[in-house]
Amino acid sequence: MSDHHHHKETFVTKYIFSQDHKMIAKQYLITGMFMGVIGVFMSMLFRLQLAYPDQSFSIIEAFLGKWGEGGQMTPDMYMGLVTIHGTIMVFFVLTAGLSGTFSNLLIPLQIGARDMASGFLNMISYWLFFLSSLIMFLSIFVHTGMASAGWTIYPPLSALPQAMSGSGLGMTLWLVSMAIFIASSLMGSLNYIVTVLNLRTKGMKMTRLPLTIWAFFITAIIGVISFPVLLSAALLLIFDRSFGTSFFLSDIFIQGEVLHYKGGSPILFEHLFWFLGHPEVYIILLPALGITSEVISTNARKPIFGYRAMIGSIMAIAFLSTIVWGHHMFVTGMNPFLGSVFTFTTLLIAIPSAVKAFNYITTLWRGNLQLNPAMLFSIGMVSTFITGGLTGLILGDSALDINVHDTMFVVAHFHLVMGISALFGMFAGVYHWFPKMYGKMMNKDMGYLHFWLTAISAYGVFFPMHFIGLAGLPRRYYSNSAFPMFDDLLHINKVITVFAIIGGVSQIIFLANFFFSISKGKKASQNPWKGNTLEWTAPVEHMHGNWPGEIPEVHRWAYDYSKTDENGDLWGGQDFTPQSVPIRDGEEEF
Ligand code: HEM
Ligand SMILES: [Cu+2]
Repeated sequence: MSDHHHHKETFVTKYIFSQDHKMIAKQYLITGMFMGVIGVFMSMLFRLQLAYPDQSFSIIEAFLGKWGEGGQMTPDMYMGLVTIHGTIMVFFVLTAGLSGTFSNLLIPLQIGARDMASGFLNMISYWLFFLSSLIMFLSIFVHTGMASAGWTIYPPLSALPQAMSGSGLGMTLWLVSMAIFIASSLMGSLNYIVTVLNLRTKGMKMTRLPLTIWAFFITAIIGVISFPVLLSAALLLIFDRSFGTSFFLSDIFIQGEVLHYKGGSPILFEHLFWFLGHPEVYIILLPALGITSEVISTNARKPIFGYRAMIGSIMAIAFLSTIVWGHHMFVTGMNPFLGSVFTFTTLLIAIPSAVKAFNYITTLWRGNLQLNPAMLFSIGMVSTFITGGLTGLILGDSALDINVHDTMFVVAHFHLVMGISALFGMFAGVYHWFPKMYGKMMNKDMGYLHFWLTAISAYGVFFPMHFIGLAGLPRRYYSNSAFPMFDDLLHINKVITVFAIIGGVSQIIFLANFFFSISKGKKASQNPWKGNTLEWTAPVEHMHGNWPGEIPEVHRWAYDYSKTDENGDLWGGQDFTPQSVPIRDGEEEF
């Protein structure tokens, strides 16, 4: 247990080596935002290359130096940018930045605990995350180039240091950074699990937990199950690279020379990678879905529809996500029977996913919608979750996938369903809980502008991308100009790039709003959105231990919005009833 003496805090113990979950949440958020800026900026650079393959841009030379001489990036640099963009977005922004921020902020506050089960472990997990971010960031600048085997780092590009320039030191740093990242993530997850199981306040039964907490809790469990598999894959890869083993390489000749590798299998690596890689999609998505549940229910002023069905579908998604990894490997020559098994289990996920989408829409239906920025981003999240999810039905089917495997269709699919919808969930969370984090309000008008520009450009980028994918345009190609049959697609590629730049640049509005509001924002009231969950009963000014005096007790679930008594009047004359309000005479629990 962490200690709660009220000794004087120095700058270092308060802001740097903090053990307070609220401060650690902010540390995760700021680090994640920094990495996000890098990742988005990289995507703008490589999109320029795709749309204008033969043109020179001074910005390319300015940022890429010898890799962008004459304003044109090298193919190696292109691969490096795609690799680090993917890695940073998936792991550093949407895994650590999203889960790390909101699990830390909300778990203790919403379950009524004074802090995480172990404040010390929590601090270590942030600092390992920081260290891994630092290594990944610095790896961009190594002389031989950043890692460039794609975020999936398949061997042999990742296993043979001589394969390409980015296979050298850049790849080693990538592996070291990810190993540290995984250690951090495991510590964080164990802390979340123990905290949810053991530190709930009186009355907070598991069946009264807000859906955010259910989502964070289940996410932590899948993380603990699947991340260690990637850790072992990374370690074995380090062995192959540095200590002469051949786990992932079979007999290989390079330019007539026989390498010493014997008997390993690159496909083994794919199994290990995707055993994490697929659940990872849900490690990213579930927290965003949990946040969306809270924000939609609060701002529709209605109980979330099908609370128990939502818990059930979170669990079903979590379980199914661990047994479908093979759908990434349909073209590896797997036995068609095995392919059909993976097809079946993959398509099963459509059921709980559809349940969730249905429940969001039903919650919105006839609600008294408060369309603030958090709500808009949540609705946007549901929208991209559905549009992106539908193409998953095509990719999940082994027969159909073969046609579009490794094309831009795949890129379009996964950006909508996990990149953009998780990002929207994260934005919704920031707009919704900013008053809780910083005691200030963010500017609404800037929030609206940010939402509309981001949503329009997200669809502007990823909607047309489906069509160039269906037309056969491969992904991870530096230039398509060598293939005349793709010439017609160049125009679409330009449109996509223009939207990518608009979308990327409009994030400045968000950043400005965020940092400006921390110091200059309007002061927040204790419960600005009139929410029911416990965090809104804590004082605006942060304090160690979250509540002065006793921790509030819980008497009801989190979604008593617009509840009426037998006469049809609002209970207590207001359209919300916080979880800490006892059940009244004649009132029934949900
Ligand atoms: C500014 C918005 C973004 C744009 C314009 C963008 C664009 C792209 C494009 C065009 C590619 C494919 C390049 C290729 O295969 O040749 C790519 C790769 C990728 N992106 Fe994004 N992206 C954006 C945001 C995100 C987000 C939010 C995520 C988080 C999930 C993400 C994750 C990835 C991943 C995992 C890859 C695959 C990297 C690989 O193939 O190794 N991106 N991005
Ligand atoms: Cu998958």
